[in-house]
Amino acid sequence: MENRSFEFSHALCRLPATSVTDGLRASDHGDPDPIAFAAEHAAYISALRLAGCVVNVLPADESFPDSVFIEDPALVLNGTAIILRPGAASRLGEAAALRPALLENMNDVIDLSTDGYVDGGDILCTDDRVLLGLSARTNLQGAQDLRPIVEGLGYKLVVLQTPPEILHFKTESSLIDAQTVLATPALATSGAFNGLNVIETAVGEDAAANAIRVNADVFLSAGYPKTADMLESAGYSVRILNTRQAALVDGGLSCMSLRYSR
Ligand code: CIR
Repeated sequence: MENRSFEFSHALCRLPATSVTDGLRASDHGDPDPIAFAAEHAAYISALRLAGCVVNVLPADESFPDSVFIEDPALVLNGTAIILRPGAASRLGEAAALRPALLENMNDVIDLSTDGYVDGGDILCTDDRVLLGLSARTNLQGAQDLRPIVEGLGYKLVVLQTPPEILHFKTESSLIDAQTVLATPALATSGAFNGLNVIETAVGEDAAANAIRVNADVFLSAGYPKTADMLESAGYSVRILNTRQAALVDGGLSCMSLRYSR
């Protein structure tokens, strides 16, 4: 079977808005600097291109401070985009704002029709499963309404619980190989990854868990040398990227692109 969970021909990104200074955050460590954020984002896009993706970059959307985190309003499975319903009030409109770009770039577009909520950051996909963590942004109603769409696209939906205090399921986990997840010790031992291999982030390096696998490369945030060494020793090709600005508004590597093949 092809590795549809990490082999991608394309990625869709959105430039960070200068209004990202108003982005949501659980605790305040200062505002991101829009110029530094733009540089960080440009390096991220370059890395996606070096990893073999054609990257389409959408203009910044100033009306949505968090719109650079394009993973949250949509999920792409087999080239079909599902327009989700983000769970933060200030982000709800991002779904409709993204629709024209999805219609232009994806093979097909399906609306998640629900009164509930689902954030893309709560979704981790393997080749045949969609793991969905319930969280403050994703609720049971959203999960139930997502199920027939996911199953119709040939995946099994597994609904789990994102531990409290964690923004998104993928804040603390990522798929780094078809059958291997990188996760924080807390999430690794939660039972969420039954049937998968799990590599735990090094002690004190929980934030390294929001990595992404893109073709041959594992993108890892800068500042987590023990986890980087561990992955390199295990044979992974690790590409280190600075996510300091994104982290000020609780963002990381996975949320700044929608990765897909067409
Ligand atoms: C938010 O709170 O929605 C944004 N400030 C950060 C979103 C990060 N998204 C993600 O990890 N999937």
